[in-house]
Amino acid sequence: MTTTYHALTEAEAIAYAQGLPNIFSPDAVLTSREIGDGNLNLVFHISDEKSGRSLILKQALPYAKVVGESWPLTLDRARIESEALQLQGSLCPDLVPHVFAYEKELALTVMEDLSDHVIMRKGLIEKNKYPLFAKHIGRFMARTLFFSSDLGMNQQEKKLRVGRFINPELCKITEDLIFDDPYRDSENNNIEDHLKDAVQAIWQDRELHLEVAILRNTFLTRAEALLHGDLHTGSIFIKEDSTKVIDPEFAYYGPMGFDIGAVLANLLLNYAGQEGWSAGETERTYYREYLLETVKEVWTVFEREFRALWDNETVDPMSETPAYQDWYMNRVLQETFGFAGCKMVRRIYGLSHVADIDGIEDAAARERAQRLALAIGTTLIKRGRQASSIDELIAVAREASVA
Ligand code: SR1
Ligand code: MG
Repeated sequence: MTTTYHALTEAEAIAYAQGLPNIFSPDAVLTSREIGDGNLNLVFHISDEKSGRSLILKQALPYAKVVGESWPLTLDRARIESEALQLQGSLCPDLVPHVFAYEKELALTVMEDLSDHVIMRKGLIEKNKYPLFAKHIGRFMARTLFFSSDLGMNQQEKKLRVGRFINPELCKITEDLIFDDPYRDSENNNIEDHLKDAVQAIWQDRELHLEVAILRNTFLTRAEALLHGDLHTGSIFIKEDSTKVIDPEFAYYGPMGFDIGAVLANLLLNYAGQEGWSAGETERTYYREYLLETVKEVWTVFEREFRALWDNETVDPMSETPAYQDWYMNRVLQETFGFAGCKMVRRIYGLSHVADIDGIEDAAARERAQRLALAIGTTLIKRGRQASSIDELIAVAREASVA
């Protein structure tokens, strides 16, 4: 097979996998299924019927699959993804898939198969509970953000690493779809008719626009830590005793609150959608409580672990300055509120929605979920710069639910 870039067929994916050293035996009987359900890539699941062994081949396409060939997209994102996965794996080996190989010419990453896990978004829609999730994701974010920041790594090496993770095309997707299009009449938006009044109100809300502009500026300019960059519940494989963070192709050096806000926003989007998925009031109430407890625990674990790393492992002598740590953590919290809000708003009427909401068949229930998500999201954006405790975020969700 030629290794000049082209999108692989399933037969070529099988041939490629068969040629990998030390994975499948020569008499393996390989089959392939293309299972990519995301917005951007091909994902081949390759398995050997005889041995039961399997792996994943993920290939970047030179355009955004969700839109088509009219939206070209760099193949370098496959390098960024494989390097980010390997860095994350060195800090949290149990929380990311193992990378076996990366093939630059084909923009192809060979990695561990996680088919015994489910995509977390699906698991939440089915109202499953994951007792270790908050501990896992809190530790993942604390370690990956701390050790890639000026607090946790040599500051000159960090500058070189920032260079390796300049990711302009993927960042532009975020800058447009999260911090621009939802606040004006952009052709990228995808607005259901019944939401037009709510969207018009957002387009006219100057107080909200100021907060979004400030958050956008922070996203554009603050090279604080190596972010995953797209840490929603579709980027997490999960089962009761295991969590695996996947898909860091949007990785770049940005503000920590962007990753934390992504996790919290996607828990809250599921919270907003629960009415549409629930069989009964009691079951829905219990599940919503579980989601809010999880939101609080994610932040609490992140903060506790990050502060412990700061106290024990910092390489920045000025970080011991009294009150600096408290100032820093409060700024991360405030930005987490704002970014979480932006991430909720864009998933309701921007280009790319979420199944937690769009999958609700009953139009009236879907509309209530959408309006609730917009109420929570816009309030978080506006309250962010005054926030001082994660309890305020929980209160915003509760108050919006009874309004
Ligand atoms: C054109 S890509 C649309 C969205 O999918 C990804 O998961 C990112 O969230 C991006 O904004
Ligand atoms: Mg993705």
